[in-house]
Amino acid sequence: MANVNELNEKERATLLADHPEWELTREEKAITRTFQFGDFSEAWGFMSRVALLADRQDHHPEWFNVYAKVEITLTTHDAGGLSQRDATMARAIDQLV
Ligand code: H2B
Repeated sequence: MANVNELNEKERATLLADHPEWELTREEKAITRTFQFGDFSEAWGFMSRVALLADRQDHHPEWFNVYAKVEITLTTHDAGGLSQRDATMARAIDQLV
């Protein structure tokens, strides 16, 4: 899926206002949120749900897991930065926790 537009500064500000748990990273090309769970099983259950969501939306996270911690970074390679797809994905992920 190509043809996605990179968000401009105003749109990025809106994204962050709508998703305050996420922070801009990678020189404003990505957003990142860290999730802390009770144990590995909970973290992995969450990751499984995110994985299914990601494949359905054809938009895949970059993530890092250590035991009960999951760090997710969203960016759109096809846009060379943040796009509306990241906003959609962030909203869907937020609804899982
Ligand atoms: N995931 C993310 N995070 N960014 C993309 O640009 C992207 C993706 N592109 N998943 C999709 C797949 C693209 O590579 C395929 C070909 O649809």
